[in-house]
Amino acid sequence: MQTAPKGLRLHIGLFGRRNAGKSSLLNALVRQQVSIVSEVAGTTTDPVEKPMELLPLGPVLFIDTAGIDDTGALGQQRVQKTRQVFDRTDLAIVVVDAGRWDDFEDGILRELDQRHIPVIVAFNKSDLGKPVQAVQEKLRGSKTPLVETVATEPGGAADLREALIQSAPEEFLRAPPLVADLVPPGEMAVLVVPIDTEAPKGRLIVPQVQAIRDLLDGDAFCLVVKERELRDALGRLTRPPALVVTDSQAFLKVAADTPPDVKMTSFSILFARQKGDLNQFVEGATAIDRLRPGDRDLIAESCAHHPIGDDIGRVKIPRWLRQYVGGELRIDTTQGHDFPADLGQYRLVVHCGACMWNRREMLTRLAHCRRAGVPICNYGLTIAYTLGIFERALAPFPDALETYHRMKRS
Ligand SMILES: Nc1nc2c(ncn2[C@@H]2O[C@H](COP(=O)(O)OP(=O)(O)OP(=O)(O)O)[C@@H](O)[C@H]2O)c(=O)[nH]1
Ligand SMILES: [Mg+2]
Repeated sequence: MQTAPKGLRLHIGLFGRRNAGKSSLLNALVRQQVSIVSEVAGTTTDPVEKPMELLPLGPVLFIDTAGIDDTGALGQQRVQKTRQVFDRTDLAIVVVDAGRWDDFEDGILRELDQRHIPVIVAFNKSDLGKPVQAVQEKLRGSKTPLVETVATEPGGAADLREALIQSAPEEFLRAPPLVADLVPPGEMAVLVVPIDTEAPKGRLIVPQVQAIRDLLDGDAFCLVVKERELRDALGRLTRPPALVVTDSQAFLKVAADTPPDVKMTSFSILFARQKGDLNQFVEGATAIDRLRPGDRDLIAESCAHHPIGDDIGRVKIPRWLRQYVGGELRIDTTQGHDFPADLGQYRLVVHCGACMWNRREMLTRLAHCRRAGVPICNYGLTIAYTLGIFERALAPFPDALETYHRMKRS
């Protein structure tokens, strides 16, 4: 379970003043020394991530952060990094130092509340000081769970552990389906996995593995082939598969080799649905028609991998977009958790499937784009759109197809 994909883990962020005992609490929760602790304020500088199994919740990812009362030039950068962690937090622990509570703590709670992130307040160092009655009452009034902890004592975080399990968001216990709902039990999906120079040695990648697992969980079965063998493989089946799922890069060949009455889509589109909002991405795709030569676009990738050869985000998608638009486009790329604050300069954002992220971070980005009035699309959908097989790739998702037809009519 330690290797459950990061994107499926409940992300639990620890926030608070410097020296409040955030790192000590993390260590107490996981019963290991994962984060450095010291009496010096500002010990934690970059967010520290620790995956673990928190039964009965399942796989979680703890994120320890730098104190956000940090000051000075370097301090400001740390504060910024910590605030980025808000974007991917499913559940927040606000760590309070020996009952000390003022506008600063109120401010954090307000910000988390605005983002609809559930919060637990941990009054740490409760061996040294207790929270004042008024604060306790205020928190009870807003139904914010609060616990007292002594991070430095064995068992001093037991109540917090309990509260975490109680407060885990409902959506986490029932994540949206990846693919199993599209393939009835006993039916087959064919997965098309190109083995090219970008394929890692000796293994499959997360979206492929997760799709296989999801199909097995749904009592379906699957056949995994490279794009070259697809036609032959389909020919050998005594009945057509319920679905063909391909890596978006092989879309054209797979569309050509799959009979028109067999539903077909891509891994990236499956992830667009599970991690984000397929309808918003579909709306975004129709903005490709309005792109003009010279427009500025952003390609956003959640992983920070090293691009090799004909990289999908840097070479292939820009090429397909330019061909479609019939001229040059100014394309910026961004990787990882950085996302430009000023989205207004872009005519379109094209995002990867975000298979390594949790849903909240993707939803946060979708919300940013919506606020800025910038259309956002996804890799697989963009490729399908520019190659002229959009409706075909959306056929498994009647809702999204309806959104597309509505956009086209308007
Ligand atoms: N008495 C007491 N001391 C604690 C408790 N929790 C943490 N400490 C001490 O408080 C100091 C700061 O702890 P850290 O865990 O490094 O605090 P932090 O919030 O991670 O601090 P930064 O990373 O600097 O923001 C250390 O000296 C800890 O040993 C507690 O419950 N009681
Ligand atoms: Mg720390």
